[in-house]
Amino acid sequence: MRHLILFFLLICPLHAAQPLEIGFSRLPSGGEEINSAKEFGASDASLASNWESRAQPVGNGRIGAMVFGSPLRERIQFNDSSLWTGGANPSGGYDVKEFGCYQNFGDLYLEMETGPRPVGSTPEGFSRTLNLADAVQRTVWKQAGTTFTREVFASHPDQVIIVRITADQPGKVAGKLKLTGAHGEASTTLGTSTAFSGRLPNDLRYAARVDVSCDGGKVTTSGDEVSWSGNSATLVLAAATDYALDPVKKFRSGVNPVETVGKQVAAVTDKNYETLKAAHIADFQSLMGRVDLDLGPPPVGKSIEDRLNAYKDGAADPHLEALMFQYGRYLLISSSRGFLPANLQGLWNDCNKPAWYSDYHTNINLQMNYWLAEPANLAECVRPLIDWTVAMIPGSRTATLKEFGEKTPGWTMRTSVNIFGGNGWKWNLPSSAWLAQHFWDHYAFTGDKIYLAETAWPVLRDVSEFWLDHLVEKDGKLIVPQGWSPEHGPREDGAAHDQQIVWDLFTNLLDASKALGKKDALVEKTDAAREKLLGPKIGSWGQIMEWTTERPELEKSGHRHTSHLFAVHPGRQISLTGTPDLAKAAAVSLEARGTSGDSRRSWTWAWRTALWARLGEGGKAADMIRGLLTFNTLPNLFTSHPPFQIDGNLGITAGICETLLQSHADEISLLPAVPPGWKTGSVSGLKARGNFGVDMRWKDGKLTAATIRSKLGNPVVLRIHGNPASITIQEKSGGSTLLTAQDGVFRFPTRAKTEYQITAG
Ligand code: FUC
Repeated sequence: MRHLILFFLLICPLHAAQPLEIGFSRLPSGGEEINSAKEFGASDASLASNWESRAQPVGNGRIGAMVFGSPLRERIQFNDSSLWTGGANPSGGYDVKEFGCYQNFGDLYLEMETGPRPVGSTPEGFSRTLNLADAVQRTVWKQAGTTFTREVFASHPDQVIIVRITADQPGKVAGKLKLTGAHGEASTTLGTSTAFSGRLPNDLRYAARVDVSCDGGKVTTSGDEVSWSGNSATLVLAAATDYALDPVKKFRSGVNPVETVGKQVAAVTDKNYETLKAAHIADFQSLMGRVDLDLGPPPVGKSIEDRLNAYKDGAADPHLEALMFQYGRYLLISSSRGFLPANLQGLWNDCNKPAWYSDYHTNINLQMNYWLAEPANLAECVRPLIDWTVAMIPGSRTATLKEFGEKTPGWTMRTSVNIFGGNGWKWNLPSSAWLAQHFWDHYAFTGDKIYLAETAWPVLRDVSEFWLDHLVEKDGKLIVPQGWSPEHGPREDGAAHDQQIVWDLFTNLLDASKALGKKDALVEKTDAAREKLLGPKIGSWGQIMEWTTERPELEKSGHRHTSHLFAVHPGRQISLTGTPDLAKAAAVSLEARGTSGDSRRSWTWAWRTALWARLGEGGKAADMIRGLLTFNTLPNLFTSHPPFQIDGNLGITAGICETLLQSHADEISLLPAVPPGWKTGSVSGLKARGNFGVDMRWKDGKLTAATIRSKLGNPVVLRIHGNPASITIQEKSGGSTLLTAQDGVFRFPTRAKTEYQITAG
């Protein structure tokens, strides 16, 4: 019988993919008007409010667009993640002029000439859909007997945004476009293209250009408009700046962006649409297709807006939660590839003074953006964070020396950082140690020793040097002086948040030294210092103390930050298995924060999902997922602080990963905190530290089968929720072994590049 089951598991994939579409069947409220170009009469207010809540994002990791999806008058607002004002910001202030601000780039407005317009009503057969599986946004509608389709995608291989309009009858595709810059630039038309360029006050140059081609017809220009009429039209939008992520070059590439966009457009003119689209889809799916989460099918025939409203009223919709999980992966792939990291809004921004300048916030938001990358199998997407951090070091070190004295070793950062090494707002002392965690984790998940030695090791050492110098001894303990529990309470000695992050940094440095077989005076000093660090303390009402002094009125105030629980997640100083008493106290603290008022923010729910999952509370983790979708999610599934902030989107994917799989406590834990509503499900392609790939299938919350792919041949310590007494391990093209255990923990060696099928019970 056992062999029969194993045979079945081997031939059947662990999952059946569910649709991954965010679809609308009605026009965004306001109808046609909201999508019109300003010169076609739309009001600014309706354009802005619909941008964050109704439009749909596409992106290639450098450039991106928000597609409104109105059939006849379309607005495609676009960005390049390097279009920033500001600079080195020596004052450390936080103002638009010196620190700078992420900028809108411009808009592409389209007007279709497709016969009589349905005034104010939804056209027949209308749908606008963002497909997360192939990263194509599609608007479809029917008019006077003809069905029109418009597709938009942002190609990573070709570095341009493509718009394609087709009809199911010949000669029906006619329309015109206008390209407008967000800084008042006028576009110039030439041949079949229109373009603008400019220079920001900090001398950053930029350029955008659209080229139009039309099958079976012609393209003409008149004034600043380009028109087409024929069987189908293809629009190629290119946008670039002369920014370089390189302090040595003073953050300028030296290449004129007018030439850059000219080359980008020229490189695709000989390729037909199907070729461009196939290259885009193959590239995108090579990342997106790695993970599948199946929690059941979507309700039949309901638009996303209807589903979200029903969910907010209490309806169960596990497919919507799985969609949210995959949306985080979609958004990270689309905003963090080969260039700058995802900022507060990923890379989507429609104004020149966005909230918090859409910068890089180092006291939760930036780090949260990357929590999903390793466990959700997108390790490549972390590189922009690593590269940005390294490029910010010289500027941050200058700021550090100015603040802490010329003899200070290492570096740290203020709370806000731009793309030119400029630091702004208040000092956030443990910021560099927190970022260093991502340097370590990239190794912990991938096992890439060359990366560890060349990239992570110098950063871990530099930041540890800062902390060895900065800690002070008080009553025989090492403490962080004048620290902070962001952004809560006073600045004072020994705040739990700082202590925990420094412990994490030192532990990561020590683990790296073991992995590399390197031991020297710094490693020994770090080892000794870690022993002396003031550790987490349990307070009078059973909580983790946020400060060395109890302040129940603040600890129970519902404040959004859960900084004193860093040690539970994303840290590893407190765990259910290693420090059960502290874990219990962490649950008391977390419960005390509540879920109302300031606790309702884009990112608060995501952090708390991960925290409850690490504390083994699947039901509470489920409440956090529900809270995010109920209180801080917009109709297009963007999360809102308010306003739109991407940390909730990216963070919830990480939180969901923690409910399914954990690997922070020197073991791989399967299904540690599955939400009770996800009775039956499967997931494939998750990653665990030690470079293991993990697939699982469960029923009634209990594991029925799993696959572990060992990339490096590390040994496995496996904990399975529900404590099964035995498991069978079948090595692919090898023998099978029956393991028994008292406590649900199973240990077995693995061979590199080998797959193991596990059946429980
Ligand atoms: C931190 C948080 C805020 C907000 C801002 C961008 O300062 O405390 O809630 O997310 O970053």
